[in-house]
Amino acid sequence: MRNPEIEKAERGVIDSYQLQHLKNTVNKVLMVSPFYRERFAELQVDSSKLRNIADLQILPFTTKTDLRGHYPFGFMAVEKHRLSRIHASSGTTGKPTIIGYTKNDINYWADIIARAILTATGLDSGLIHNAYGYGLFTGGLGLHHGAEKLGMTVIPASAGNTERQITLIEDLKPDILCATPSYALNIAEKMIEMGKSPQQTSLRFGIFGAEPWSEEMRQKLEELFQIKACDIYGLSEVIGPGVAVECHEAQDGLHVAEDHFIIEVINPVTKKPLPEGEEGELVFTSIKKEAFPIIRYRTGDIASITRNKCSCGRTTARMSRIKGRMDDMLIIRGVNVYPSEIELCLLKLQELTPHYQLDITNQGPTQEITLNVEINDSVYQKTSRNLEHHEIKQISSKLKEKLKSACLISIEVNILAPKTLPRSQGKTVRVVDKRKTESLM
Ligand code: DLL
Repeated sequence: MRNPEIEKAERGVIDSYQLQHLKNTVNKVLMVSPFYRERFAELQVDSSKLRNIADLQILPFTTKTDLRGHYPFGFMAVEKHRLSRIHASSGTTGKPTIIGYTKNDINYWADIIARAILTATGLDSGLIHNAYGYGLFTGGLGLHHGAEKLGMTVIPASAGNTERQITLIEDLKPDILCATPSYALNIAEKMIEMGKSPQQTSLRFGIFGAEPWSEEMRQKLEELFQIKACDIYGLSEVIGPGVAVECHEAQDGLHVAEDHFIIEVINPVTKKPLPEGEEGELVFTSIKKEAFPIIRYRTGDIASITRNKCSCGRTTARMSRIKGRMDDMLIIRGVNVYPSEIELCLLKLQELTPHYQLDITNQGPTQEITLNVEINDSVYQKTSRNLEHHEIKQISSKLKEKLKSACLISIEVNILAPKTLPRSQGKTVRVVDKRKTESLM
């Protein structure tokens, strides 16, 4: 669970620990995986070529396409009967990626999550309300087993049925809320709508992740619930939640579980490693997994890393917040924009709700985006529910200015009545590509 020998070790100690486990993983995949055997043979590499951790770069990358090509069990490194659980990635198109876990994998994962909860809250007992979805998604069961292993009492609420979530929070008085940030926001909003105060619950901590969210959204959630909110990151292909988590002491970057995973940041175009502090695509290698070991998996997630010691005392690599996925990056008139940058601007305006959606449309040859946001209820009432009211127009202009100076492009703003946009129960959809539907018409 806690592993101070790695969490607080000198970099050299972490490097040699990772190198030893990396070599074991490479030897193992060479024995059991035709895919890696072929790739390694093409590049003429094997574990004897790994003399220090930087030599990781001689190994091939693994991509989502590679995993898709081996659906459903082609990537498993153990016989099917040794699998004790299956999860699947939350792909929106095509077949999902099937991930297998042995008993040992589940055990390690529970350790990783137990440590993540400790890191994010400092608590090793108490009640944890788990509103991540249970099922093929790794969020629900992932957090569940880790919390149990830590010795907590889990409320396996899963996602959805928000009124029941609220009753459970009120009656059972949990210490921690686990959910996607957008669902946590949805819960708070529902409480307010029901005439209840989210500030008066027993909650003290939030462990939020599974989708990009901004520093402004953290502040909003911390204020709404009067909690400390930490970011948890992970992906099914690598294990699920727990690959990295923020510490409650500093809330300054997510500590990577480096005794299980090696992190790299690469330039997604040249595929070359980037120096610390530079933003690029995250790449992970698992060094302990049995059923689904993965070498240099290209995540498509954009962030940077630092290996400077954190003020909490940990020395493990820390990731910045995820700026977004490469697939979510919008290219507007040649400028790259991530939805999280837009979120940051709109949350600065008190008159708006934190809910938003971006529509992509074609205006002639270029791609255009429209930001749909909601006015908050008090301004809506004050302006006699007239979205054409000059006060609302002023708010719209103010937002446009903020967007222009933050993103360097003009973004169309569409102000809507409160509660118009869909509310999320899991990962929220921020970008709606209307070009596809338009071209079908
Ligand atoms: O979302 C695992 C998870 C569950 C993480 C619960 C945290 C909490 P997948 O469904 O495979 O797994 O989706 C993985 O979600 O590649 C990121 O794009 C995104 N993601 C996950 N955590 C964060 C985060 C889970 N903290 C994909 N911030 C990843 C931003 C995140 N994006």
